[in-house]
Amino acid sequence: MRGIMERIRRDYGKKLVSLHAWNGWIVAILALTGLVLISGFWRGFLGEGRVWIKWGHVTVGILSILPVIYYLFLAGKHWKKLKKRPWQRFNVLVVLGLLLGWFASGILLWQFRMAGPRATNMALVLHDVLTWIGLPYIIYHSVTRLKWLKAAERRSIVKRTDIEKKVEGVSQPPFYTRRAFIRGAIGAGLAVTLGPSFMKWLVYSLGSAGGSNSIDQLIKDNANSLMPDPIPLPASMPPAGGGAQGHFRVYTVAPIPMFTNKNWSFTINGLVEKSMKWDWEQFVNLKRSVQVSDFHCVTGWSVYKNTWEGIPLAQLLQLAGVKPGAKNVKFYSGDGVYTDTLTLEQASMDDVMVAVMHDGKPIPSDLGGPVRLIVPRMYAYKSVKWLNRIELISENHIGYWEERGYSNDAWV
Ligand SMILES: Nc1nc2c(c(=O)[nH]1)N[C@H]1C(S)=C(S)[C@@H](COP(=O)(O)O)O[C@H]1N2
Ligand SMILES: [Mo]
Repeated sequence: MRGIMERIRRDYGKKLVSLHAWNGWIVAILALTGLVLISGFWRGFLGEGRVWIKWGHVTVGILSILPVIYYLFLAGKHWKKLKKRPWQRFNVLVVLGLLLGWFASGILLWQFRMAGPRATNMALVLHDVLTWIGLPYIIYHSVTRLKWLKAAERRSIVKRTDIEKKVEGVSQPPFYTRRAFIRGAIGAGLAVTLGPSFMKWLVYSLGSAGGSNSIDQLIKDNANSLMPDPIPLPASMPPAGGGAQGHFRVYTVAPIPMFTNKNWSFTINGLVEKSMKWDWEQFVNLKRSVQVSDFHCVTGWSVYKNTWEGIPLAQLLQLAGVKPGAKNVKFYSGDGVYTDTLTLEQASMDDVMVAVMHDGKPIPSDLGGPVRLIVPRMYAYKSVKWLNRIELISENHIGYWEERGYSNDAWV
């Protein structure tokens, strides 16, 4: 009888230990893939790989609920056992909270279409905050845990009874040094990957909490030097939308291009009656209009009430005259890498805009200036930055991210 009880207890301990190990690996994988996904550096570097990593992250994230559920079966017993260890109880609650929070917000981010932008925005904030609080905590936990694992081992060697020794086998392999090494390596890896992103996030959130708008900074850092500045229409200055709400995350898959009057031009060609090419001075003289619209990225963030000023795409197409054989409109970025496409029908929506100004100011280079496309009713991967060429084509074209796994259907 005693033997059976002992065995159950021992198995229960073993279960907890292996559960802990599984959980550790899952969190490590999610942390590394997650950090790669939010880091701008990897964005251009990985291309299609990024979409695979996203799928890996989502899949492992969904599976991460399994050890939690399994733990809940053991939780009653574990909880009682931790009666005199409030710190460990606290730790259990923190880890469960983190895992459930990450899981719930992750599901929303994954199902962004069903969730809609507002819920997805909140999920992203929660996912981020949990990450920047949770990861340092978990790293700290695994480092300190090492010490008391060793201490516990020493204790159990002292306390172990003869029977237990017989059942368990006497010799314990000295694997803690290897484990320590692996843990240390993971910890160091995370710290190196984490540090810069964490600081960036901190500065960014402190900045926005302090009321200073990060767009102001982007405008200050504008690397373009095109003269003259476009003169905003009255609806743009002050911005009809009252000023954008939210923050753009600066995304690029290639080095951010810089433009001057000398190296910038805008072209429409392909299946058009009249190919056109403008230099900057001509381009700022084209008739512009103003729209207020929301901007949604599939990764979960949005910027609301942007006041964009620019030339409606339909107006440009009319100037060039679309030939009957044309079916699609292909957009080229001045970064030389990024392209995307709309059908002629989509391109004729009245709010598709070749934008020159945002909230009454020239679009800074980081946000795709001097000229970017805006397709408010679709996810922002359609909104090609540094737009400098439009081509009318008869065949299909697959855009940069669509080629790498994003949906052709970009409707918000
Ligand atoms: N040339 C270019 N255009 C681009 C991208 C890019 O990487 N390169 N990213 C797209 C995506 S996925 C989004 S969400 C928006 C981001 O715009 P922002 O960097 O101004 O926030 O630009 C879109 N247009
Ligand atoms: Mo995006």
